Amino acid sequence: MSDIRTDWTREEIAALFDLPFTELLFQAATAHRAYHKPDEVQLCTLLSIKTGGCPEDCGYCSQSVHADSGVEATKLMDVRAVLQSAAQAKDAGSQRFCMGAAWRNPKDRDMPAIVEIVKGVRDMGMETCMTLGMLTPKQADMLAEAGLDYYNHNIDSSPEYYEKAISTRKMEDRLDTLQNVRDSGINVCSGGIIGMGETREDRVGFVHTLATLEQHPESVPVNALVPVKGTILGDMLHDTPMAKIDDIEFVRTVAVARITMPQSMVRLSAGRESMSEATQALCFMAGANSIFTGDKLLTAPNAGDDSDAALFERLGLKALEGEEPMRAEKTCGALEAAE
Ligand code: SAM
Ligand code: DTB
Ligand code: SF4
Repeated sequence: MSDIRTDWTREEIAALFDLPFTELLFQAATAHRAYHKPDEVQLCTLLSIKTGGCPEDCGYCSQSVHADSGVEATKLMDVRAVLQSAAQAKDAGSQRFCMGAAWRNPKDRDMPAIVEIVKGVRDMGMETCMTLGMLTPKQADMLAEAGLDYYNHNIDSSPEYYEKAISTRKMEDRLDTLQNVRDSGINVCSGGIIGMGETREDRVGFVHTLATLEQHPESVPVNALVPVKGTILGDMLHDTPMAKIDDIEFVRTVAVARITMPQSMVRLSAGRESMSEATQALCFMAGANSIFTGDKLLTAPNAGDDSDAALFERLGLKALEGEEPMRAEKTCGALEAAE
C-alpha cells in the first residue's frame, strides 16, 4: 500500500514538529530515502521575465507597487532574451528553468509571448516552470498545450496568517488557481515562506494545507523570508524586535514537509544566501532535494554558483540528472527506433 497520505490532521503535523530534533531528522531522512537518492539535488534557475509594478500588496514582496523597495518596473522581456538566459542556465548545469512575472494574473494579450517562451525553453531540453499569478482554466489549458511542465503558485502560509500578509486576494483564490493548474495536467509547484512573523501553529497550518490537497504538489518550495527594505515584513525584521526565524525551526519545517509529502521535491528556496552552510546541510539531511542556483533569485541575491559548488563538494552532493521532458515527437521517435 502506498504511504502517500492526504488525510493528515493538524494534530499529527503538530506532533511531528514537536518531536525531538534527532528523531524528527531520522524520520525525515527515512522518508527521503524511500523515494529519492539522498545525495542528489535538483538545480533550478530563476529568471524574472517581468519585474516590479505588481498591484498586489504581499507584505514580503519587493515587486509590489505598495512597497518602497526601489525595484523598477519593467515590461515583459523579449522572447529571444529569455531564451538566451535559458541557454546560459542549461550550460551551467541547470535542470529546470523557472520564470516569474510580477503580475496579479496574466492578461490574455500576454499569452502568445508566454506560449512562445515555454516552447522555446522546452526545445532546449530543460524542464519549464512559470509563476505568473492567478490563472483561469483557459489560460492553464493554453500553458499545458504549450508544454509547460510546472506551474508555481505558493500558498505562502496558513489560511489564518495569509490574510495578515496579503489583503488583495484570498487563500481560496490561490487554491482555485492550483486546481485549474492540476485540472490542466501541468505539474504543481506550491510552497511558502517561513519567518514572516507567523507562529508555529501557522507553520503547522501551512504544511497541513499542502499535505491535504487531493494530490500533493510535485514540488514544494520552502522559502526563508528575504527581508527587503521598504516592504512591510522586511522592515519589521530590520527595525523592530520581530525575530529572524530560528534556523532549527526552519529545518523542522523542511523535515515535516518531507515526512508528510515524501514523494515531492522539497526545495530549499529563497534565503540561502544568509544561511550558514551547516543549516543548509541540516536542510539536506531533513529531506530538501532541490535548490535555486545562480547569483540572483527574482530581485534578491542568491548564494551563487561558486559557493554552491564548494558546498556540494564538501557535502558530497551531486546535481540530479534530469530526464528530458517528454515530447510527442520524441516519444514517437523512440518507439520507431525500438521497432
Ligand atoms: N506574482 C506571482 C505570484 O505571486 O504568484 C509570481 C511571483 S512571486 C514573487 C513568487 C513567490 O516568491 C511568492 O509567492 C513568494 O512565496 C516568493 N517571495 C516573494 N518575495 C519573497 C521574499 N522577500 N522572501 C521570500 N520569498 C519571497
Ligand atoms: C518560490 O517559491 N521562490 C521563488 C520562486 N518560487 C518564484 C521566488 C523567491 C523570490 C525571492 C525574493 C526576490 O528575489 O525578490
Ligand atoms: Fe505581486 Fe507576486 Fe510579489 Fe505578490 S508576490 S506582490 S503577486 S509579484
